[in-house]
Amino acid sequence: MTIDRRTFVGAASLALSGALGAASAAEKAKAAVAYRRIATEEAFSIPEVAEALRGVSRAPGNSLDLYLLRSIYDSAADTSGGRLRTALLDLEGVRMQEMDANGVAVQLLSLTAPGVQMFDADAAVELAILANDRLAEVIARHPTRFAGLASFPPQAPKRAAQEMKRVIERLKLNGFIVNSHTNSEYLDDPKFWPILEAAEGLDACLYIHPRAPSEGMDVPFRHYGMDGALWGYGMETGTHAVRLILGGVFDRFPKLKICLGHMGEAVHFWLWRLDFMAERMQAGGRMAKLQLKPSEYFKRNFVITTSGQESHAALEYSLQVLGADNVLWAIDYPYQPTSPAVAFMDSAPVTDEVKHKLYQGNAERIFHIRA
Ligand code: 1WB
Ligand code: MN
Repeated sequence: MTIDRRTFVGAASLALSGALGAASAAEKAKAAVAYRRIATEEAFSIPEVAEALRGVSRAPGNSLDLYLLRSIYDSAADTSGGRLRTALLDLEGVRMQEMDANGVAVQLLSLTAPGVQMFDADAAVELAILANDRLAEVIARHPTRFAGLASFPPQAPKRAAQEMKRVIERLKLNGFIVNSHTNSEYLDDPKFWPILEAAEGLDACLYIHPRAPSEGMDVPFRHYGMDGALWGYGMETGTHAVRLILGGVFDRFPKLKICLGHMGEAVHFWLWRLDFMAERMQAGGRMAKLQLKPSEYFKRNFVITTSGQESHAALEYSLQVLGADNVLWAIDYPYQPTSPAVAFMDSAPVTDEVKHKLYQGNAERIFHIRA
C-alpha cells in the first residue's frame, strides 16, 4: 500500500502510542481496531451520461426527477447545481484531496441517480457499459482508494443480466446500484427477475439508491422542495423495499442482498407494524402468503448505510434493531460534505470494535473490498 496508513488510523491515541514506544495494554487494544474509513454511497458521473441527462432535462415531460436534472445538468458552472456537476465528474482531483484531508481511505463509487434509468433501452445499455468501463479504469489506477458499484439497464432485463455478469466476472466490480423505479415500475415485477437472479447468483449486493417518487405518487411532493433528498427520495425508496418484501421476492431469491442508504430509508422503524399488518393482509387475501415475517426478511436480506443521516440516536436504534454487522458508513459525496460525515462516525457512541465494523469490516465483507 502506497498511502500512509496513519492517515486512516481512527484512534488518535494509536499514533501517539507508537511515538511513545511503550504502549499500554489499553492502547494496544485500541491499535488492534484501527480502521480504514470506507465510504459506501459515493456518487460520480461521466461526461457522456451528464450530456444525455441534459437532453432528458430539456425534453418535454414533468416527472419529479426533472427538478434535479435541470439544476445539475442544465445550469451554469457557478450555480450550486453546476458545482455539483463539476464535483460528480471529478474523480482524481478535488475528490481525492477531500478524501485525504479527512482520512477517507476508500470511496465505493456509483454512477449518480437516476443512472441510466431515464434513457431508452438501447442508450441505457450502451451508457451503462461505458460508465462501468470508466469506473473499472479509475479503480485500476487507484486500487486502494476506489471500489465501485456497477450500473445496469433495467429497461432491458436480459441485457442487464449479461452486463451484470461481465462487470463482476471480468471487471471485478463490487456490486450493483439501481436508482429505485424504472419508468415507474418496481423490481418486484417478474419482468425484472433476471436482474435479481443475476445479483443473487453472482453473490453481489444490490444497492437501491433513491430517485424521485414515481409517476402517480408525485403530486404531494411538488411543493416545498419535497421531491428530493428532503423527503421524496426516502418515501420512494422505502416503498420500493417494502414492495420487494411483501411481493415475496426473498422467498424466490433467499440469498439476494439489498443495501439501502439514508439509514435504511427508515424502513426498520416500521418492522413491528409491517409484521402485524402483513399478517392481517395475508389473512384477508390482499397479499400472497410469505414464508417469513417482513422483519425477518429485512434482517436477513438487507443492510443499510448512514449516508446523509448523521444522527447518533438513529444510528443507535439501527444497531439495536439490525445488529452491528448490518450497518455501513457512507458520506453521500458530493451531495453531503465529507468532514461532518467523518465527525459523525468518529464521535459515534459505540465501541471501537463496532466502529471498525461500521467503517471498514462490513463494507469489506458485503462489497468484497480487498483489505
Ligand atoms: C441529492 C442527494 C441529490 C442525493 C441526489 O441526486 C442524491 C441532493 C442524485 O442532496 O440534492 C442522495 O443520494 O441523497
Ligand atoms: Mn446518494
